[in-house]
Amino acid sequence: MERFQQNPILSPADIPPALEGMTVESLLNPGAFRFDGKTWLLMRVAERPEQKPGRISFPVQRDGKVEIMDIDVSDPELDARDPRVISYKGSDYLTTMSHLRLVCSEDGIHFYEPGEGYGPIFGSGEYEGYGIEDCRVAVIDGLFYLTYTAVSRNGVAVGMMSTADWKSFRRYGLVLPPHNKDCALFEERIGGKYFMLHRPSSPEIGGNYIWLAESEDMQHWGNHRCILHTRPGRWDEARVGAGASPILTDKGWLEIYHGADRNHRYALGAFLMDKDDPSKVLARSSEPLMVPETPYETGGFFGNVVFTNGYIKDGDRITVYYGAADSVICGAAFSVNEILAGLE
Ligand code: MAN
Repeated sequence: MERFQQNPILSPADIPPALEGMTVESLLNPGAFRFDGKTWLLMRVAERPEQKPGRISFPVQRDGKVEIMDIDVSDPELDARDPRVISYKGSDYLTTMSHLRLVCSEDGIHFYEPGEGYGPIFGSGEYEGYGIEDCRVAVIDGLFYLTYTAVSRNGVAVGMMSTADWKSFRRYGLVLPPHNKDCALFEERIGGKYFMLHRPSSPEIGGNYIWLAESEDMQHWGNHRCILHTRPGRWDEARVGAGASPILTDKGWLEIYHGADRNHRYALGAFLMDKDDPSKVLARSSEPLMVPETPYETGGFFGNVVFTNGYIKDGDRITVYYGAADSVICGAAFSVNEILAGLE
């Protein structure tokens, strides 16, 4: 694996806020795709109001309008120990609100905003009131499908949209109810059916494992099967979740996933699924492919995180785009054959 020398390739200062009065707190976890002869990223942009001393303020979307919650830090009903989540008067909120933003590039390294007509894409309706995040982009039957995390007071769920031109979108609403995220679609049908990886969370019995589901129409998903567990005492002991669409190789479907340990360190690994029956996991990385190491990965809004949900494949080489420390966007090059050779 080789990190781009130019890392980080995108930082909050590169992107103007989409909403008036907000600042861009972080850029995270982009989906990646080719379109119009260029490489595109669909970034998650997390915004919040300028923070005043002694106060905590954050945006919430209600009935299509953005409202600002503003709380005194000494309020005994406030718990703000996690930089990402706030608990106030028995309800949970996010400290930032995310939307999705497009950037494009000729060389895959230097990205710029494409201009008029392309986004930003905001959450809408009662299941996206705290924003939309971590969007995967899959190309299926010539259309782009977006699967993303939809966050609201009702929980964290998986929403879906499709588009042909990145200017107009069909919104399907939630394809999976809470608590679920990390949904990656297979780009080809298997036995005539569509498949997805997804990650329900179970805090008490069970855990944060990767599941497989199938569908006839891309909207109704069933035959759910749990295919990848966390591994006690290892780098992926606490949570695992799919990255972007599985890569079809001659050995099977290769998936790059993230694993977190009990200290919330996020690293990347891979596993291989049977070509004709992806519920069979044939091999898996015992050691991570990539761990947070550089200063931009270990320090930031939420340090010690490398998280991917987008890549561009060019023969054996894949460029993995990833979010570092929930702050900035980076890239690294991998060889598919080397990943395959390292699986056990
Ligand atoms: C976790 C983190 C946050 C994210 C929420 C909701 O707390 O990944 O960054 O905003 O989940 O998805």
